[in-house]
Amino acid sequence: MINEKMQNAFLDQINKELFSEYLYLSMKAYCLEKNLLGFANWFDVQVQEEHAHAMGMYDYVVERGGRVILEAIEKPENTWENPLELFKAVLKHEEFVTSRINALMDVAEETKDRAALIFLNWYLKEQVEEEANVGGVIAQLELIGDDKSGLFALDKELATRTFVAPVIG
Ligand code: OFO
Repeated sequence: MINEKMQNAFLDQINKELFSEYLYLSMKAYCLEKNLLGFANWFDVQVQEEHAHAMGMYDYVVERGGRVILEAIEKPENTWENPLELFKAVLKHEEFVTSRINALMDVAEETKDRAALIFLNWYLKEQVEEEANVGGVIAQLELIGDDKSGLFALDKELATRTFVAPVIG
């Protein structure tokens, strides 16, 4: 059975993952408004991934005999200066999530919950991938600068991203 401190840390993170889903939905709407349909697709995949992250923790708490209680989700931002600033905001958010996963692992260590620690390893590896992926898009946007044809090409590339349901844990 999961201990209360660990359970509450997971509940807090479920809220953060659902906020991530909400934030990326808001970013998708921004891209749709700007007619950047490939960028919107990239965020759509991100939305589905965040939902899977939240549900992975939700299912884990239940599996360990805990009780899921949901809190309100914060209102996300809805405007960014340009695609580069948008992706810088994504990176900043993912770095925040990484710090939260590390904090969860600290609680798992403190409470000697080794099962939770093993489970959380997947999330930590996922964060490394996410930050690298977002960093790659930022690097491309920096190269593109004000070149509209470069932005168009990147939009086409981001349109090819597809969601693959993750096997968590
Ligand atoms: Fe973006 O990884 Fe979950 O929050």
